[in-house]
Amino acid sequence: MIFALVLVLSLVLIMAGPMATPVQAKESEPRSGQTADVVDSIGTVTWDNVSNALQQDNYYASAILTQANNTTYYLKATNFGFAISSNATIQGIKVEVDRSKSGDQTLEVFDNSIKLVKGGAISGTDRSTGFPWPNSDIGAYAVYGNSTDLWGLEWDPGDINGPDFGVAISAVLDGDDARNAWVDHIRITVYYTIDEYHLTMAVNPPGTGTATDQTGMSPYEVDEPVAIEAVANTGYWFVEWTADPPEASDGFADAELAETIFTMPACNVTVTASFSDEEPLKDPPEVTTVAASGISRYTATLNMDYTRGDYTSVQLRFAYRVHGTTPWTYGVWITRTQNGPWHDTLGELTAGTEYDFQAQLKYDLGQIEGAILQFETDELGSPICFIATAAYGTPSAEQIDVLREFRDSVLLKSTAGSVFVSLYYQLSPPVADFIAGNELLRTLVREFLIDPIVCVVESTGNIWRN
Ligand SMILES: [Ca+2]
Ligand SMILES: [Ca+2]
Repeated sequence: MIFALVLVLSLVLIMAGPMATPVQAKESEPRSGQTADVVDSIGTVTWDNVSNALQQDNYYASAILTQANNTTYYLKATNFGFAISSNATIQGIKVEVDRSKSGDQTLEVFDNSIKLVKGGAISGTDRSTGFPWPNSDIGAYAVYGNSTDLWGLEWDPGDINGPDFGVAISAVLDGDDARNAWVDHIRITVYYTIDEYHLTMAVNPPGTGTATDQTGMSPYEVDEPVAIEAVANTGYWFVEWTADPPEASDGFADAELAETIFTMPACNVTVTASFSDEEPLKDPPEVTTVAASGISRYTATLNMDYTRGDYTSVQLRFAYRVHGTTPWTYGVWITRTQNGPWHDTLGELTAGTEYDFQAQLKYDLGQIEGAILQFETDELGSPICFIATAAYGTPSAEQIDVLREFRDSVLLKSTAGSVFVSLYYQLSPPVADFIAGNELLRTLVREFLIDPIVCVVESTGNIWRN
C-alpha cells in the first residue's frame, strides 16, 4: 500500500519536474542618483543644495517651509546607473530616503508626494506615507515601495537603466512655525527575475554513446553559452547534434562537431547527439600548385597551398625538371599537421631556363598532385656581352652569339669560368661605355681583340661544344 503510494507520487513528480520554467530572483545593490534637480510642478518652495541629496554624508538638500508657503517643489534624483540584464523582468522598486527636519516638535513635516521618474516624467502611484519626518538626522532611511511594488507602472530593464529613471519627493509643513526640511540621501534598489530554461541531453539511438552538458549548470538564462560533448561508444561514430524544438538548432556553434558550444534559447530544450555504426568518410586532403616566386638566375621558390582534410598529418614535396624534357627531380617528403601554404627554395638552377614544377601530397590513402606550372630563371644579363656589344653596336651580331654560347657552355660550367664571368660583368659596363663612345676604339677592339677570340672560339667549337 505504501509502496504503491510512493510509486504514484514519484510518477507525479517526474511528470511535473523539468517542464516548468524556473526563475531566478535577483536584487540590485542600492544605488544613488548622479543628477539632482528641482521640479516646480508641485508646491511653491524650492530646494537648495540639491546635489547634497546624492550621498549619505549629513550634508543636506534643504527647503524652508512657512505657514504661507508650506509645500516644497519636487526634489528629483535621476541617473542611477543601473545595469540590469535585458532578459530581466522587473518585479519591484524600493526607494529609501534619509530625511529630517528642524524644530523639536513632532508631527510638523510630512511627505507631500513621492513618485518614481520614468523616462524623465514624474508619474505612477504616490507612495507618500503618513509618517512625520524626524526632528534630527538619526541616520535611518524611510522606506517606500518593496520587492513586489511597481508603483503603478510597467517597467522594462531599459527604463531602469536609462539616465531618466529616478524618484521625486515633495514635503509639506503642517504647523504655524517655519521649519527646514532636510534630505541627506535618496537611494533605490530594484528587484527583478530572470527566466531560466532547462537543457536536457539525449542520445539517439539509445546506448550508442553519451551526450554531456560540460557546463553542468542547467537551468540557464537565454543566450547563455553551454559546452556540450558527444562521445561515441566503441563501434559507433558521432554524426550530429539536433535540438528539440528544432528552432533551437541555431544555437549550435557547429552541429557536426562532437565537442561544441550550444547557446540557450528562450525555452526548455533537449539536444540530442546522434551516432551511427557506419564510419564516416573522411574529407580528403587537397593540394594546389601556386606560382613560383623569388625567381633569379639560379634560384626560385616553389609554392603550394594544401589542406589536410580530416587526416591528422600529410606529407608534402615538390617535383621539378627542365621544361618538358629531363626526368623529374623530387624534394624530400616533409610531414605537416596544419593546413596552409608551404614552399621550398631551389638553388643551383641554370640561368635563362624554363622549368616545370608540381606540388605533391601524400596521405594514408595515397598521393595527390597539383597542376604542373612553369617558371623561367633570369637571363644572365642584357646586353649579353657589354664590351663585344659596344664594339659591334648591336647585341645580335653573329660573333656575339658565338661568344654567348661559349660563355654558357664552357665558362659557366667551371668554377674558374664562373668567377671570370662574374668579374667580367662587374668591370665591363664602364669599359663598354668608353668604347661605345669612340669609333676608333670600337674598330680596334673589333678587329684586334674580339674577332681573333671569336675566330679561336669558333674554330675550336668542335672541342668545347662537346
Ligand atoms: Ca544622515
Ligand atoms: Ca547628503
